[in-house]
Amino acid sequence: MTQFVADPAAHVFNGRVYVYDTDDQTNGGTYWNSTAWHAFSSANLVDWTDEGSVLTLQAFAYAAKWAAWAPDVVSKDGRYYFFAPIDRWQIGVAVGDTPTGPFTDAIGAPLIQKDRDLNAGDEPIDPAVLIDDDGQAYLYFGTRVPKVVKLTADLLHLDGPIIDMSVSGNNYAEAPWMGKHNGTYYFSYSTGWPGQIAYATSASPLGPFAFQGIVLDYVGISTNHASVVENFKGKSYLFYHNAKLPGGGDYRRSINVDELHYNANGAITQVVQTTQGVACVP
Ligand code: FUB
Repeated sequence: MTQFVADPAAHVFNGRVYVYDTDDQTNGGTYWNSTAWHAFSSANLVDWTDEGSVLTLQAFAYAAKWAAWAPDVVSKDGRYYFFAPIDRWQIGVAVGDTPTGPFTDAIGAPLIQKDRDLNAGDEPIDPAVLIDDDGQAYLYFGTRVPKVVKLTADLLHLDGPIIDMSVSGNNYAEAPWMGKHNGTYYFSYSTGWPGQIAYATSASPLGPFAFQGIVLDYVGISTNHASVVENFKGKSYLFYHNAKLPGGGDYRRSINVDELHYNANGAITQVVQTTQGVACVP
C-alpha cells in the first residue's frame, strides 16, 4: 500500500482481502493523532483498491476526537462490525452492511471505557475480535496486560467480566491478534516499543497461553503491529507495518504483507521481511 497507513487488521470477506488501518497519512507527523481509519482491499494481494477513509471519530458522539488507533472489523450474519479504539481510553463499535461501510455507531456509547468498566486496564486500545467456530465472539485488547472479554451474540455488548489473559514469558506490550490453526488458538502481539511480534498458543481462546517464539522481528520503528490471514487460497499471510515508504518514520508507517509458514508441528517460522510483498494470488 503506497501511502502512510499502519496497524493492519486483515480479513477475508466475500473472497476479497480487506485491510483496515490507522491513517498515518493524516496525522500531524509528530504523533498518531489522525481522526480517521482507512481501508484497502485486494482479490490477489498485488492489485490493491484504495477504499479511502471508511470511518472517522465524527461517527462517535462521545469521542473527544483526538486519536483513532488500530481498529478491527469482523463479519456476522451479513453485517460488518467495526471495533474502534477511541482517544486511547475507550473502544466503540460501528456497524455497516458492506465491508467498507458506511458504518454508524451501533450503541451510542463506548463498548469499553477505562473509567467505567472494571478491569478495563490503563489503556483499552487495539481491539481484535475472534468469532469462534461455535459462534462465541471474544474481544482482545489492551496495553501491557492482555485483556479478553466475551461478547454477546449481537457483538454489541460485553457478556461477562474483562479477564487478564495469562501468557507465559510476560512480554506482552500491545497489538493483540487471535487466530486459530488446526484447532489451536494462536495469540500474537507486540513485545514493546520497539517490539517484535511474538506468538503464544493455547487450547482455549481464554488461555492460558504458552509463549512459542517470534513471528516477526523488529521493524525499525517504535511500534510493531501485525495480523494474520489464515488460508487465503491455500496460503497464510502476515500483514504488518514498517517505515519503508520514502519519508517514513515512527508516525509515517506503511504496510507490507509476507507469507506466513507453519511447520508440521504447528510452530510458526519467523517471517522473512521483504520490501516487495508477495506474489500475485490469482
Ligand atoms: O497506531 C497507534 C498505535 O501504535 C497502535 O494502537 C499500536 O498498536 C501501535 O501500533
